[in-house]
Amino acid sequence: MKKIGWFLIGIFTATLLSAFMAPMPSVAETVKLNYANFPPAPTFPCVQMERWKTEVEKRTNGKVLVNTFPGGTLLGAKNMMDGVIAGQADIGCLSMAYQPGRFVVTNASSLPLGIPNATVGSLVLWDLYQKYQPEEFAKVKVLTMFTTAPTNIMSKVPVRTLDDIKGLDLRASGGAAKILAAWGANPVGMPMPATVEALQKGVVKGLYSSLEVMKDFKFAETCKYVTVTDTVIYPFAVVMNMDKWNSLPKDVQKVMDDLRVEQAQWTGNYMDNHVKTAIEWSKTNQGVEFIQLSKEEKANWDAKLDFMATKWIGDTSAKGIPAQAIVDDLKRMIAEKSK
Ligand code: DTR
Repeated sequence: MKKIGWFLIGIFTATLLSAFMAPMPSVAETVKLNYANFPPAPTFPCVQMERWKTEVEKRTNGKVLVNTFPGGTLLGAKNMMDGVIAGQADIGCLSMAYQPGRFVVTNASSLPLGIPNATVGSLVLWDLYQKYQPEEFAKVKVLTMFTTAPTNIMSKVPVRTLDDIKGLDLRASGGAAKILAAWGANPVGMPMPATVEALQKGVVKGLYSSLEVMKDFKFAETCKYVTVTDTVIYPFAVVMNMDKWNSLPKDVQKVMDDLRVEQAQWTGNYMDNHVKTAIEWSKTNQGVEFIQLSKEEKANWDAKLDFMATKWIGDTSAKGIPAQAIVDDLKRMIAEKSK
């Protein structure tokens, strides 16, 4: 009886000791990261941010804690890159279209080359970045990249022909704005969150973006028409302050590196599915009319964009960037990933 008693005490002590000695992350060891994002929490850049946070916290067994800041509460749309470089946030999510001259290589993904959806777009954008490793990202660690689904016209007035779009004030940025200009519209540049007020005040008559915003920003309440163009995507990047990255333990870095492509694909997939939901909701709950261009009309619209890739190659080669090779690579990657 006595022996059993000592035996049990022994087991109890050993268990207690091993619990203390096990490599549980102590409070001091926990890495806390601030993650800034510019649009409101329910929108897709923030949905992917929460997914990344959850995965990183899970896969590092709580060694990393990510504090997320949606809605521009830590950094805004236009100072995201510089804010992360300066260390105002550890991580930031940015839309490259807001600084088209800064992200020349990756913004080539916004040329009208026929990216069919956000999943293909996101994987193509990642491969493009990996292959060319553009200088503009040298000061940060890139954690992932992704794109929107192709863009469409959402407007308060119906746009059925090129005549209807002539001079129409529509919100767009970057490569997408150039497309609108080629069709004769008047593109008005502003970050997505500013569009809500611009539409309400009548500063713009509509916008040109992927269609999930009809639901997420409730644009379907004011824009009762969608002209289906399925043209270009908007590219995004998630970047981390380089010193912060270098300070992370190797195993944490590995978790984040392993997530780069997976996160791109996850986000593309989420976007593609969410666009379908938003279209259904816009039609059923909001009575939005979806305008399909006739074959001839579509051919006219497409013809207006023919010059764009060639012009971009000319302009960009002049800056010493291998523009022709980039466009050739993009076309090949799009074909491969679309299979
Ligand atoms: N229109 C593009 C991209 C974009 C599409 N959906 C959202 C939602 C929230 C922010 C941006 C976007 C743009 O403004 O960057």
